[in-house]
Amino acid sequence: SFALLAGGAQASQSNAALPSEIPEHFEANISIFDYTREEVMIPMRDGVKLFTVIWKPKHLAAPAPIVITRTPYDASNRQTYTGRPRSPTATAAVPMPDAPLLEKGYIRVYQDVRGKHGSEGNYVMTLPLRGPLNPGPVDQSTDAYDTIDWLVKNVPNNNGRVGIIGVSYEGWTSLMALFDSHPALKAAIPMNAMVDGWVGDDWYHNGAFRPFSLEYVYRQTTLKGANEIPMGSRDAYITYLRAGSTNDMAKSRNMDQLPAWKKLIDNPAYTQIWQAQAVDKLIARTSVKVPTLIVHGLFDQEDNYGSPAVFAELQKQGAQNQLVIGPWFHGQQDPWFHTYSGSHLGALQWNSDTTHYFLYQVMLPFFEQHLRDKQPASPTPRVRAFETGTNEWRSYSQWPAPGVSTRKIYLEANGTLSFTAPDAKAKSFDEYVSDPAKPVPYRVQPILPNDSHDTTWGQWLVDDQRPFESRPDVLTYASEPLKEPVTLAGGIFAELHASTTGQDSDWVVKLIDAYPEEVPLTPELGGYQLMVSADILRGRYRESYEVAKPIKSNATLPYRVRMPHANHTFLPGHRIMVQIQSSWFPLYDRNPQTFVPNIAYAPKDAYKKATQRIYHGSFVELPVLK
Ligand code: PG9
Repeated sequence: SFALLAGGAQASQSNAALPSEIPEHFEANISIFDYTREEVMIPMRDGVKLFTVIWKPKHLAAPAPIVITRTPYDASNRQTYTGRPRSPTATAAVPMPDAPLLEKGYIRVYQDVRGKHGSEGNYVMTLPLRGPLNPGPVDQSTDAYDTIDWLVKNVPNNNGRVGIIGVSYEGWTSLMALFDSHPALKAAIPMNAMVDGWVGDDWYHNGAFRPFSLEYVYRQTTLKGANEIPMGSRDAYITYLRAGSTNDMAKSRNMDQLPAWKKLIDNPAYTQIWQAQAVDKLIARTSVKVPTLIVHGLFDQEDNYGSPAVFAELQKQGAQNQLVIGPWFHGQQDPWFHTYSGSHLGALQWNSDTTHYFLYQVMLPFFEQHLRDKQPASPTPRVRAFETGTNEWRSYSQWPAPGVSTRKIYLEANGTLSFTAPDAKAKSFDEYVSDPAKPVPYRVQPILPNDSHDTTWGQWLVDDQRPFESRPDVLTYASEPLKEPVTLAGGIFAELHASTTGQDSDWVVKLIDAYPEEVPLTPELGGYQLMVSADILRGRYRESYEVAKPIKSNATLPYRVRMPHANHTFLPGHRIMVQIQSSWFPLYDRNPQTFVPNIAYAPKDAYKKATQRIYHGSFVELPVLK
């Protein structure tokens, strides 16, 4: 059906003298279209029907493969962002990243997951696989199975092979299709997938809650369609600070009516509800039969944990699984809702269009190989990773890159950072006062809410960190300018030896590339402080993610902070820098710094100032490439 192209007036009630110039029915001339766009309801095994859009080139020289995306974000409306829905040419009509597929005559399918937009059934956010958390007969893996089964049997002229692809939630639905996969599913490209919502994707990072989740859950679960939360200010910092606790904010928007929301904030520790859904753990217990290309963005502001974690398991399962790491914000390589090229991010220029590279050199050849048996011109490396700093693509046989070894860089007196281990007896420290009434903003204010049309949320991870260096509650340590390049290619951990006068505390560690004061070819980067990896640990989980424990006031304790992977070269003349702070607001909710059972419900009087000490000899473990 070409629903979008039909026209015509509704039945006229008018007695006007002249007849309406809008005919009762208008039929567009679809013979000029080189494709068809069909909307179907596909039945699942429990009788629920899922709304599905099928784009198909009209003149297929041979049976064609199918590529599917399963989404909570409106299959019907998909092409209105970066496609031109009324174009008679398929490659122009579809969302931009589908153009290469349509150019090659693929059949492209979008489907609403159960319960969202045009699909029937109940919506459960990131519905767990059948098992302890889902006693029912269906999940996203059975829905993927049933859909693929229907498509290969009912779409004329398909070649019996199906690929699945998607970003984020759709990356997660792509991963779900790998469990008990349909035999026709021959390739999967899960991009920036949500994998573990507690350890480091979307909702929490190492136990610290991310309030933007509140905006997301409101958008997704107050209506079957989408619905923006009323924010009431152009600065999310102000909105959240005035509201009080996370629950105060949510309650003020009536979110206590939303089951998905309650599930998030009422499970603040890493209990079964999180562990039994962590996709990396589930993948480790299954044997994936479908060749899978995992896509990760170095500057993914939403899901920057899961992709390397899943690949760590998949690479044990065979050479057919690959990883590509690009210098991308969340989904930048797949521009279906934005028109941002992959040649830059914020002030950073990459010297080539990395999105074009991904679509034509990575995504398309992977599908061509597995869905059409077209072997790539030369053997494909298992890992392709864009190295920031040098701005070059690198090929590796595994991830972290072979030859990587851990080197500790130590925080020392006078704000210095050094590869030389300090005197073990040193008991010196730096201190700051962390005040929950004045948390460190994660960006320069105003911090636009995600629903504002001009938000630059996607690029915040490359924001210059200089404005925060001068805050009295941010500690900064920097190395001497480097004489030799230092390349990182893997995961990062920090170990802080720290104390607090409170009974709970957050610890934020930011690893930064501090540029020389003058950069000849890009003067705007002179003195720039580029974060290459940064994360937070909620101190109550320092001993166990599963059980929150108060911190003993004034005791010097080790805190191990898991941080995102980096693939970055600190060039000669640059300095390695580390910043430490105890709030990052409102990216993370405020730790009251007194112990309360659930921080989301902290009463106003629980928020107290605390004096924090960071002991010299604390370190960051860097994955240094020889
Ligand atoms: N990061 C978003 C998300 C994924 C999964 C669950 C909830 C949110 C997304 O961009 O889809």
